[in-house]
Amino acid sequence: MARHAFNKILIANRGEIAVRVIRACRELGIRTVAVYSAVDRAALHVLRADEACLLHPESSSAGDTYLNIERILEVARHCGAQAIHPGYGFLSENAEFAGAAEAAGIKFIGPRAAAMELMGSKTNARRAMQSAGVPFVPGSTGAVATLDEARAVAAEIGFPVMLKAAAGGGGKGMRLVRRPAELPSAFEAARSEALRAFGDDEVYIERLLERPRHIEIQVLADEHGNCVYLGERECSVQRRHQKVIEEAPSAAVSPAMRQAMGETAVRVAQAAAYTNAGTVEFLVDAAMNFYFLEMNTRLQVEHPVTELTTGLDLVKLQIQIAAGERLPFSQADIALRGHAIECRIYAEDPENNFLPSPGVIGRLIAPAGPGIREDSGIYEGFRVPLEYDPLLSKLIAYGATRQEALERLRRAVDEYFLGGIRHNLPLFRRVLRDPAFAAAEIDTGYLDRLLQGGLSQKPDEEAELVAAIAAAIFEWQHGEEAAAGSETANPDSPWKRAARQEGMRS
Ligand code: MV4
Repeated sequence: MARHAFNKILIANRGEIAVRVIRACRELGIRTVAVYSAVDRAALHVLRADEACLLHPESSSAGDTYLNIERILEVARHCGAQAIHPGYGFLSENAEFAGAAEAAGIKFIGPRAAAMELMGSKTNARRAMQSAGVPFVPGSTGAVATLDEARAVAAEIGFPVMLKAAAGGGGKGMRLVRRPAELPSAFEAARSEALRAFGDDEVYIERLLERPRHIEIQVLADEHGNCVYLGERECSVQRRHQKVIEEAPSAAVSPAMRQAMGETAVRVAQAAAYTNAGTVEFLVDAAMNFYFLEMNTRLQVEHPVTELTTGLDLVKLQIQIAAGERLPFSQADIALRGHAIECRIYAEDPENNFLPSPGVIGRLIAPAGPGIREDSGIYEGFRVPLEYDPLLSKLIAYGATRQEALERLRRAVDEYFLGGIRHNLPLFRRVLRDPAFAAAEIDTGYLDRLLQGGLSQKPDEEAELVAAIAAAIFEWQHGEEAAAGSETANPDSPWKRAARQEGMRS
């Protein structure tokens, strides 16, 4: 029996992930409380929840709303929510929030604050993992406080090196240093950038891995000491440290490597006394050596590819774990089956340097059919606000093999019609037909290389053919008058003649 089954959960998030959590709650018979900002008044998560509470009367800034710890806890208390699901982003990895929720007697659906704090400091995490015998990228164990120390570490591991912010993660505050002469200025730049971005100037050094793959392992740990791994996700297709396509399993990972990475990830979780869902990130070099990079202490955007290949519902499991239940399976019970690939659909214009493109969603025809899942936060007529992350929805294809998943995803991307705003569907039409992607020849530099010549460098032959035929029909139909823009200027168009011959009204 659960130690404290929940009957009401507050979701401290918005968009598709808030909708995803509401779905899990519905299936578990748990009431949901949405929170929202003024611009999200009519957002899908607000419409789907049982109750909804405005976070701020006029401001829609993230700070005043989805990042407002005091206000969210006030709403939770007021509504009688026994637990809070933070989703991803916003407060999901904020140890202060997790601690404040616990102190208020509200269960935070995620790890304990101490585990989040440990993983929040990349240097502390590296030290803990070193003690636990987990392989990590060679470099400084802790912080490098002085230039002399940086020089000594770099000399030992060899150039090129990476300077990274201890409080960073996800690529923020990184500096690549190719030669010893570049070290002094890079060291100062990294420290001041870290201070500005995170209020903490601590930096550390790693050897540079060339063209690494980013592969991560999903783990689940209950509050009774049980921990399992759920296979890997290949997340190398990124742009500016933002993932664009993720898949499970990775075409590069053998069963033996999966087991080794999985067991390592479980050791990472256990070394941190980790509970609930978490992800251990690894960099993998060309020789298929894997190195611990960091641990994400939240549910991730790309969790659906793991759900599809394991048959598990990660959000339900998160809630059950937070309620004190034991994991309902052991490692031996977990079987991976098939292949899943996810595209992140963003309101940004790939033809215009990926500029965010907020605005009202016009005609929306979402794909469906065999093997297709769409986790969406939008609907026709919804205004995508410019205040937050521009993720609109996630399109996920499942198939028995990578080939089938890829074919289904291509088909679904072509079915998808999204009017009114700019979006990155054209990017997927390109990537999913790229021979290198089809052959899974991907690393963290793959997308930048593909985009170097611009998206439209390789024209879509089918689209060009359709356009040419449409233009020819138009010309045939309207002749010279078409240029004058007058439909009635040609009372005897071939279409009208044809229609009259068929006995139709013209
Ligand atoms: C690295 C690296 C190469 N060598 N560290 C970027 C995100 C952050 N989590 C770590 N990152 C990297 N760290 C060493 N020692 C290359 C990257 C990297 C990267 C990593 C994962 C996914 C995409 C990436 C894109 C560029 C660089």
